[in-house]
Amino acid sequence: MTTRAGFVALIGEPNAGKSTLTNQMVGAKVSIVTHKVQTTRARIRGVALEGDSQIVFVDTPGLFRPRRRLDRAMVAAAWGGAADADIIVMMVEAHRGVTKGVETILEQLEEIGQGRKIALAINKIDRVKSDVLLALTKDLNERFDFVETFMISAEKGHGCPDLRAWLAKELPEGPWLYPEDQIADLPMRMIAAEITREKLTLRLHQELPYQMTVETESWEERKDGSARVDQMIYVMRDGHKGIVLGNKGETIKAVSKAAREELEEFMGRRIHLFLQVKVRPNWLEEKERYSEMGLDFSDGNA
Ligand SMILES: Nc1nc2c(ncn2[C@@H]2O[C@H](COP(=O)(O)OP(=O)(O)OP(=O)(O)O)[C@@H](O)[C@H]2O)c(=O)[nH]1
Ligand SMILES: [Mg+2]
Repeated sequence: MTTRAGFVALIGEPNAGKSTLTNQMVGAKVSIVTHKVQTTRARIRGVALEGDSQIVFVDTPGLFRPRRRLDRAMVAAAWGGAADADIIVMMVEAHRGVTKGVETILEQLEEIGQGRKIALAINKIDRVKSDVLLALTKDLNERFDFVETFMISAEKGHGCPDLRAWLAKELPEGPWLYPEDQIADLPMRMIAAEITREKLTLRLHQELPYQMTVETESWEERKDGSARVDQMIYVMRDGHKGIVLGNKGETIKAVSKAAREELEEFMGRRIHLFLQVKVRPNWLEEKERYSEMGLDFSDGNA
């Protein structure tokens, strides 16, 4: 039997649906999703099998014009993911069309994508009429030489089997890269921190999600098969700590409950989750915070 395997990087503007597509393809939630932009901060790999092919999806942070060190490190991680991939899938939101951001990505893709197969996935087709879709397909293909165009709804799954089948046959021949039953390759403590960050992001408003980070500080196995997980939430100001805790600790309690339930479902066992909040005005400039996120601190150098 000839097997195939390789990396497929999903790139696009923040909110394009890269993480949703990763999860849809893998058939499990390996990457967090919110309605807010800049949710994903590092490269997250999710593994899917299709016939004799193992497709390793590389979910990347959205591409945007970076301002802070963290932004620059995220964008560098995204382009790094694209540069290392066998195939790049550029995702564009159907209802937003060709934005300034999309134009910028296409320009950079001309250089970084050299010698690589680059496909287009127009996502969120559930939000537009077919004439809009056809015009957008034509427009994008005039701007860039995509090898193939797919019209999909990452959320509802429309068009996803076609995309997966195409990717499976385009990947190079070679042995599989992960054991057959592996679906993600982030360490459990990072997955756990991401789940908590998702629940926090969903409940916090305005700038706060962009000014906090979550780390798993310890993971202790217990004799009864459960685990005790301690996490730290770093925020930048006293006022932020109050917001994260909420009135009488309501917010953090709700976050903790939601995160624990998801983690328990993911792991199939009981988890005791303990969250703490620490004010750290300068965490965005601390090297250790970046390695904990799976990012390269020096990528953020201006
Ligand atoms: N209507 C619709 N919404 C979608 C679809 N795919 C994703 N979404 C929504 O779009 C939002 C962003 O999805 P994500 O998967 O987090 O987007 P992303 O590209 O990973 O975003 P960043 O990590 O911030 O770069 C979420 O609210 C999703 O539910 C789709 O096919 N249709
Ligand atoms: Mg994402």
